[in-house]
Amino acid sequence: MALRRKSWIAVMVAALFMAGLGLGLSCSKRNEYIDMGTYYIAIYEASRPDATASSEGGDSSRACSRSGVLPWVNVDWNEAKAACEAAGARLCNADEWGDACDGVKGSGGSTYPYGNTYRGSTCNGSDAGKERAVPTGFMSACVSGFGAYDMSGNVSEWTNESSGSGRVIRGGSFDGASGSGYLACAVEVGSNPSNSHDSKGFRCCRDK
Ligand SMILES: [Ca+2]
Ligand SMILES: [Ca+2]
Repeated sequence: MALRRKSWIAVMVAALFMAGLGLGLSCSKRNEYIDMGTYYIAIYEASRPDATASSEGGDSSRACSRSGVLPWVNVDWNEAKAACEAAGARLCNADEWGDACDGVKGSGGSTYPYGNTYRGSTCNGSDAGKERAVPTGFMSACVSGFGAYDMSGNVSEWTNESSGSGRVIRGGSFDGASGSGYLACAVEVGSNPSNSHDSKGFRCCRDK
């Protein structure tokens, strides 16, 4: 009986440990960010702490940068900003986001994260035909020279940049117009900060 109780306790401890991992202990690790020299940028589009590959989750406590989970969408600019700040981070400015996508710090870089020639099936734009957000990093070739995933397509991403009375979103999304238009690293689209949509998410940066 004593042995049986011990093994039961061991199972419970293991289960609690696994639950802890699943609930976002990995959410605060530095290695989910890329060291860009003067700042960090998230490797992945932001996700909720309780997101899985099949559910966006519902925990709004902070933004995570994790692979293999659905990104956080239907989020307006203020909510995105708050979610990054709750994770000790912030939204990215234009140059930070652009360089992480184009693979070259400062001026210059590739047109798309994977190169200069548009490939409709590499990232999750409308030409990939998925018509929905896929888990972060699922499009494994959709990675920039710095190692950031889904900078082009999947969900578009709020940044900290102003655009008139709005804020800039970058990267295009799965439901954008067919072709390369919005999927290039340099393209900026202004949006009302109160807008939210199931194809619009965000990505966090962090000071060094
Ligand atoms: Ca650049
Ligand atoms: Ca994206």
